[in-house]
Amino acid sequence: MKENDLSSAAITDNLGTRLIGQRVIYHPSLPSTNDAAKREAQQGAAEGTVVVAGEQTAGRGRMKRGWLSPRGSIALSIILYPELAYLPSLIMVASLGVVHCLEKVAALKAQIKWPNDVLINGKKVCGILIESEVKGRRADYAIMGIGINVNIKPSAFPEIPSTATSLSHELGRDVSQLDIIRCLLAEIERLYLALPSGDAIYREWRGNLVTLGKKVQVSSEETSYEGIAESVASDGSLLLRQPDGSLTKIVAGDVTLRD
Ligand code: BT5
Repeated sequence: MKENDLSSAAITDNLGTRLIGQRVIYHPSLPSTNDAAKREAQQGAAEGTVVVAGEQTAGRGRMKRGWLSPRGSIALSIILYPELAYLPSLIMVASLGVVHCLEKVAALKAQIKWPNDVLINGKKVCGILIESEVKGRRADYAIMGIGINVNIKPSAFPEIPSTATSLSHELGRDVSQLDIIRCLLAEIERLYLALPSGDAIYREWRGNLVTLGKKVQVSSEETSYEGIAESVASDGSLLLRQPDGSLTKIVAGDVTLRD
């Protein structure tokens, strides 16, 4: 199926979920699905509402960076209203959902690079942006934004770094965006609804991290650290063993693998 065949009806048809994708809002082009989803959430959209775009003209990464998603890529955002305790797990749910679906739909083995990248053969194929607003004991809303390079040639876009890849580039053939989107909605629902039943998702996420045991440089907005990425805590933070033996807990940052 071609990208032109994407529509709300095609995505929701017999999807089999009970929360995520009960309503799908599809736009051929949007500035950013996260921004559109945020507006929907502020107007009281039901939990599990999904915004999908055929392309984004102002896609966003973390820390005011851009995310390029031309036609041929997937850009979607899921509206969730989780309890506060589950907010740090959303990045785990999203990245594991992507890893499972790339395996299921495209038979590609992907890995997770802390905190929010999905890689194939060491190159970034997917970026995740979770944005939330907190009021009281529940998140007022959380937007789970996922961008995947599907049928694009990364080298054709100067804005996409040479450290990126796409599914078609890895496989030498196109992959159905519709199949991946439908898989993601079902898989993310399964993982999200399983959060209250224990730490299995945290353990699986930890097991899929390419970062652990490696010598890394971590840069956050204020500072930069070097050391061995020893583990991750269940709140998603990275535990970095520094050369002086101390263990530093890092909540957010960019990781460069040194090995
Ligand atoms: C991310 O940020 O990786 C999060 C990207 C989230 C995108 C989704 S798409 C649906 C939803 N709506 C949005 O507006 N956003 C979300 P970060 O780790 O900060 O990485 C951003 C950096 O990745 C950029 O500075 C570029 O260097 C690089 N980049 C940009 N476009 C890329 C692409 N298509 N593939 C790989 N790398 C890219």
